[in-house]
Parts: sequence; structure tokens; C-alpha cells
Amino acid sequence: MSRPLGITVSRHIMDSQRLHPEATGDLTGLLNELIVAAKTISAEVNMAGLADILGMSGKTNIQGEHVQKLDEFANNTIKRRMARCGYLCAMTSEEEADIIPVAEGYEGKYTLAFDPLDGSSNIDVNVSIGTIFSIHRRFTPDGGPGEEVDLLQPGKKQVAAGYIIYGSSTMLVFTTGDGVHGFTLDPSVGEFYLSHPDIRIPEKSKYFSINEGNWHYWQEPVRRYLEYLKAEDKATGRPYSARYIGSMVADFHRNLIAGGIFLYPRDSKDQTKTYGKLRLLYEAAPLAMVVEQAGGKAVTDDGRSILDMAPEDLHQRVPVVIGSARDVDTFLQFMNDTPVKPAG
Ligand code: AFP
Repeated sequence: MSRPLGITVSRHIMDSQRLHPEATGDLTGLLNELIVAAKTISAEVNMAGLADILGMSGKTNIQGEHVQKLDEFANNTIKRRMARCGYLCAMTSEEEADIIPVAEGYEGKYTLAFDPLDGSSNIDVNVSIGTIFSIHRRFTPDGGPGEEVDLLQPGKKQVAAGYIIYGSSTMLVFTTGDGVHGFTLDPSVGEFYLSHPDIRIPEKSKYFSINEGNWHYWQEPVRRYLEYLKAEDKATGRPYSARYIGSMVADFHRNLIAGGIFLYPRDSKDQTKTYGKLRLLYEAAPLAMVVEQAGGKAVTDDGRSILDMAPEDLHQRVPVVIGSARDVDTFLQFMNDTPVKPAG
């Protein structure tokens, strides 16, 4: 079988950086290093079940969650590769309490926030998982180690964001602010090829993704919205279908391609997580940049733009409603208790 001569991700990044005459090549270099880390993680994920890499590491992370061996592997792979890439001044990981310094003498002008393996409760059952990343220009002047303030910047200041999904194939989806592009890994040559140029999320969908097990803990308007989605009304394409797997990357990716709304609203289940479960820096802000670049919307359950939120701490949680623009608008009509103008 002959292979198509596709556009590699490196070629694509270099071509898109040509549109920015001020570019020094640092972002290109940084993304390329991250892609090498992603390929390493992808190879390891694909060995799950064959090598001794399933199950718990025996440690607990900053979120109080049990760390899986693959979580630890992914975290260490990214940390070690990026610490000496020369483009970062500091990093932060969903798995670690404090900022992660880069090697002395290698400080650069960007920061990296990452969730090394999102959806880790799905590792052992062979469901898609992913790595999410968010890149900012440092806030403090160039030179010397980065500080927490370099990482506590709003999502609208991101210069690049995206994810790698380890699914039926491994895909890289990211944006540098010029639209969203998807690349599929050809494992036989170890290269990502452009497979989904200029992704646009459908404006309105027929899918919702939410953990309905939390029904009794939601605010009343959230329950009313879900009842609305499930009620029959042919004119507005209802009832919607449910799709929820518990790996945000997988649920988000499906909705990005096929259309859909993903919700993780605040609930009263756990008083330490009154603002929902998902983390602003590692999940909400990067996926908000991706969805908005693809024509969708990302807000909190009280209607604030995720990209406008200024993080107060590295592990801040935030209620998230993200997906097809008209579906997010309809959700907000319920939260504002305004008469519903159906998205149909
Ligand atoms: P894990 O990485 O601990 O599995 O958490 C995954 C996640 O942060 C996100 O990817 C899912 O959408 C969400 O949590 C699932 O949470 P519930 O299990 O409460 O539905």
C-alpha cells in the first residue's frame, strides 16, 4: 500500500509561523519538543496491558487522587523533555503541587501548563485518554527562572493550546490562534500528519455530555436544562442523545468533531469542590481556546467566559460548559431564567 505524502505537523507549524514575521522559532521548537513527548507517551499507552504499566503507582497527587503508573510516566516524560528544551521558564502539572522549574541556564520565554494523562480512571479499561497543554508567554521579564505569576495568566493570553488523544488512533489537535488543526499519528513512521485542517465545531448539535449521576447535586436550572434536552420536540431536534465517557479529552473531542455540549457544572456533592471538578489551568482554559478557535463557546455555569478568568491558584477548579455555540447559549438562558429561545 502506498502512503499519501501528507503535511507533517512540523511542516504545518513552520508554514503557519511564516505568517508571523516577528516569530523567532521558539514556539515552533517548543511545540516540536512537546510532540516528541506525546509520541513517547502514545507508544507507552499502546503497550498498556502488555507491559507492567497498568494499575496504581501507590502515590497520591495534589488533587488527593491515586496516581496511576501511566500518569506518573506521562508526567515524568513531559517534565524531563521540557526542562532542557530551552523555550520554557517554568511549568505546572495537574499532578504536582508547585511550579516545576526548568534546568538552570535553559530558561526561555514561555510557560507550559499540562495535564499529563487526563481521564486516568479510564486507563485500565482501554478507553481514550489524553494529554492537555496550555502555553503562555511569560509575564515576568525574559531571563532567569519563571515564577508562579507567569503561570497564573488568563486563558485569553494563551499563545497555543491543545491536546493529544490516545484513542483508536493517536491525534494531536491544537491551535496557535489561527484556527484549530488536527493531526493523526502514523505509528509506522512515527509522524503526525495533517488529517483535520481547520476544524469547525457545528453551531448546534444533538448530543450532550454530562455525568447524570450528579443529578441530585445540581442546581435546579441545570436539571431543567437537562429535562429540556430530553423532551421530544422535532422542530428543535430533541431529544438530544447522551454521550459521556468520563475522559474530558474524549468527550470534548467527539463534540468538537460531531457537535455537542459538555457540562461539568458546580454541584453540592463535595463541599471542597463547590466550583465543579475540572481545573482551570489544565483542562478548562486550553480546551476553551480550542473550542473558541473552532467557532464554539466555553463559559462557567453562571455565564462567565472561561478565557477571561484570571486564575488565583495553580489548581483552581471551575464549573465548565463548553461546546457548540447555540447549545451553550440555550443553557445560559436556563441559568438566567430567561424564556428559552430554542437553538433549533
Ligand atoms: P481523572 O483523570 O481523575 O479520571 O478525571 C477525569 C476528569 O478530570 C475529566 O477528564 C472528566 O471529564 C471528569 O474528570 C470525569 O469526572 P466524573 O467521574 O465525576 O464524571
